[in-house]
Amino acid sequence: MKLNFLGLPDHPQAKVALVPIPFESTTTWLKGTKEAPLEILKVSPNLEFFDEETALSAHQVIGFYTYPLEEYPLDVKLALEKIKSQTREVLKKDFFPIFIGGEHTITIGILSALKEKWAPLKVLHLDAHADFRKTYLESAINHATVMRYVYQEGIDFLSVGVRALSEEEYLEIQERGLSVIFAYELKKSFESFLKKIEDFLENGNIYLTLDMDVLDPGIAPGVGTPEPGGLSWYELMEILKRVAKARVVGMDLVETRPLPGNPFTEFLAAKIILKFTSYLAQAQYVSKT
Ligand SMILES: [Mn+2]
Repeated sequence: MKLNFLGLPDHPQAKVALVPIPFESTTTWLKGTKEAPLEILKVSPNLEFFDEETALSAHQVIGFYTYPLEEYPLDVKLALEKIKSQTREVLKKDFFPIFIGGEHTITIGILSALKEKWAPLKVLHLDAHADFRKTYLESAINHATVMRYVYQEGIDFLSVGVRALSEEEYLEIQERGLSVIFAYELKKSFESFLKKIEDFLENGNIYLTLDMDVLDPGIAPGVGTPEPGGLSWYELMEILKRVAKARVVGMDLVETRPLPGNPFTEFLAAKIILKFTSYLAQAQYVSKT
């Protein structure tokens, strides 16, 4: 099934590809992230395509191509293999890929292909959770172990907005000196932590993984694990603006969970994609004079 971002036909010279990955098999509490890619694409035509902040329309400046929705095996390893080969195909076409999940586990499949093309890779991780468990409910590969994979692969990362983790995760982060900016810290001194994020983005190939639960559930209630005290819209925008200026090679937006009768979080997710690509268009494709 094919449904296009913003409801527009694929741009013949598209530089950005939207890749829906409706995979869900290991989420533990509230299910439904599988429905998110379809619902996000469905609400996207309701966005205002013009962006007043950058004074441009991303669909005209960089253009979008949307991949069709596919089915995934329930077996995590098989699903990740499929995501890896899909990612390879997207990269061959030189698109800037934006993957729309699905549960956070998809990032493992994406990164396994991305690191072949863009080594050394660095991951900026926006999430309410550390996702640094060794195993979760007896499985070593699932949505709570994504950053463990990143760490084990030797990929440099910075986690931002964390406000729910186990004591084991906390102690290991301290012991190993891992880069985690907790939400309570960020809220105390946003400007100084923004500088830290800027420093992280300064060199290397950057991949952004954005778990929707990093946002405050007041504005993003449709997630699997809503945690209070999250980022505001404008805090997220300040971060995205800086990512767009870095050598960014792709992003994903995961863990949206459509709520019956309330498409607000899907709309927010679509708007994040459009804002980010507007920033990207301005920073990388509009001549800098
Ligand atoms: Mn999360």
